[in-house]
Amino acid sequence: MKTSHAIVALLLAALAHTSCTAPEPPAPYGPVPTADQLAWQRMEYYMFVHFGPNTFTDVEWGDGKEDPKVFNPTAVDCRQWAATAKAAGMAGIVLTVKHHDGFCLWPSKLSTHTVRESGWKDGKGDLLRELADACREYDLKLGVYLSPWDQNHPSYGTDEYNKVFAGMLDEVLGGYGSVFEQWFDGANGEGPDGKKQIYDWPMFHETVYRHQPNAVIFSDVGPGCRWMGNERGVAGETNWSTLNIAGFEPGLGAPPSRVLNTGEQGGEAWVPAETDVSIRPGWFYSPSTDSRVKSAEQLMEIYYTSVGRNSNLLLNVPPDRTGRINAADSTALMSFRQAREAAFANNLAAGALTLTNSLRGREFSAKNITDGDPDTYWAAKDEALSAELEIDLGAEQTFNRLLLSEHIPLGQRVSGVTVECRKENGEWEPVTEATTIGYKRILRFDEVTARHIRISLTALACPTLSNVAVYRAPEVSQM
Ligand code: FUL
Repeated sequence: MKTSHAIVALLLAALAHTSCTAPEPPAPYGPVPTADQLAWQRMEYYMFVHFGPNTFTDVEWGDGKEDPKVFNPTAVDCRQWAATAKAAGMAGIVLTVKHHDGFCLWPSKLSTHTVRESGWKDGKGDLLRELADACREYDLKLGVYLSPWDQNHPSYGTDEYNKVFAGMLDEVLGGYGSVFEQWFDGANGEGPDGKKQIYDWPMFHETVYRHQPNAVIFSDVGPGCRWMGNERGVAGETNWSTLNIAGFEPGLGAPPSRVLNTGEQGGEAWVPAETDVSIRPGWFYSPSTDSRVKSAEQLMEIYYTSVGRNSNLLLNVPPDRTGRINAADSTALMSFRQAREAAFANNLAAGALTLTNSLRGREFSAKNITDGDPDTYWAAKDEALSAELEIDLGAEQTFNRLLLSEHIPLGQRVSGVTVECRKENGEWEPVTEATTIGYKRILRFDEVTARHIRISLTALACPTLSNVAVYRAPEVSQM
């Protein structure tokens, strides 16, 4: 073979080699979400429902000595709850099937303090059944809250109670279809006669997974998702989905709430945050709070400090004494939905041109961040612990929100973000900065007008981004 032919052949071989060997995706960094945690995270926003004797006695914590007959809603309508949740844009409903007073919203065989002993439907009702049916009809996921702390059950404070509680889990999780989330409340005071209970968490978890292998278990320390540390709706500005959980327990044995608020960089387990907050001042309905339902503006603020900070939002909407969601609450929910839709109606970066200083390869190119597909992503080269991306909006645009998402199946990696815009003279001007991103981060800043945006990242391992979106959100008060 002539030398020139040999060179051409070599070049062709090299070309064939480079175009055939697709670059590998980055190795996962630290703990990563399970498929169930990922599906849960993508639900983002769902309803909490506190309902029970407290609805009728106007207290937040009943002591379990209430006459079960006080529970007597006149017109329970779980289909109305489901229709409201659906219209509000929620993905599911989590019901308090047993709160700290021990009253069971299903006719448990293991208690004498249930809907069966109540005045509702002459003791023949099953609220969990009605809600499970309504959720199925409205294509919503069902979750259940069962308080381990029980001030009514006579066996509370003995080993026997752990078996009773596991038996209650059997009834609830084995008899009503699929459950996406099991909510374990960490609150633990004294049961009857000042008794304390040592909970058998391994048995409770085993029972949940036996019936519902895909459920995400909520508690202060997961294992599926964690309490975010306050009930005001404010997740940490820095919010890692990773946490050290070994040696901790829900309730008194939990890490401090400031740790739960931010998660822990380098934490050993993937335990993402869930923000639980009530649309009213209390968790249960009270006529005294009818005029104190949170406004769309307040709910938007909570949305930004929960979903906008890498947390799911579990918004409590307590039915009133008729057993329906009150008009004050549903009106606020619909205005909140409108405000969200107005804020995120028009992604100015959809399909925008992108540039990066860290090209891993075609499959991981920067255009994946503006293609609207949550499963495609840009990834930097392995050695890059910092990288830049530029977005060209095609023309000058005015905006005040930037939404960022990491490709979390490979772990949470970004620890710092700086956002700049290019001025007319070509210089870059700072707009805002942040620490963590995670599944979703929404940055808010005063309106800026620009065509080019630069995002600089620092990370614990080569960063990934699956989505960048840019919006001009109107002031909610002016809508
Ligand atoms: C707390 C409980 O004590 C409240 O009553 C409410 O259920 C809230 C969601 O969790 O720990």
